[in-house]
Amino acid sequence: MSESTANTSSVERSLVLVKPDGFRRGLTGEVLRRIEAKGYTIAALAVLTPDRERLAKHYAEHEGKPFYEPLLDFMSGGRVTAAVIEGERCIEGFRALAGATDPTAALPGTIRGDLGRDWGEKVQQNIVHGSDSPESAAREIAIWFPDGALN
Ligand code: IDP
Ligand code: MG
Repeated sequence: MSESTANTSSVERSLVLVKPDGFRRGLTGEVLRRIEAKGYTIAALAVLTPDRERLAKHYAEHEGKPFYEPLLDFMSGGRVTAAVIEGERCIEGFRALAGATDPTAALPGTIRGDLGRDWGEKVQQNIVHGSDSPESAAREIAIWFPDGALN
């Protein structure tokens, strides 16, 4: 087994969001079902309508991009489910479950590929967010679960 695919047995946590499109369409349970079916544990769960301040922190890396303002409008426009998931390599694993950012290109079998589509908007509505690295996960978990309610 190559180094890059070796299981280092480190339990990770990742921040997952069911975005407002997924919440509105009643897909929260389906997303959580896929996470649990994969074998990851749900360590924290919250339903909320995020304000722009929280979203600006969460999406700081995208500030200035053409889809940034539409992204904040979209994400602040309804309720989301925020979850912390847990398991060995769950950051990479959930990104694989989610599929490509563009829901049209996302492969069938993935959350975005099975459940998402292009609606002709300035921002891609693609059902879920998942942290992309251990550093992002730690930063994002602190943004969405700031009060240390996480065990
Ligand atoms: P990711 O969610 O797959 O990590 P990011 O590049 O971090 O993708 O972008 C954050 C979110 O911004 C995406 O999930 C999508 O909703 C939106 N987005 C990203 N790139 C584009 C784009 O080129 N056009 C429209 N929306 C985009
Ligand atoms: Mg991202």
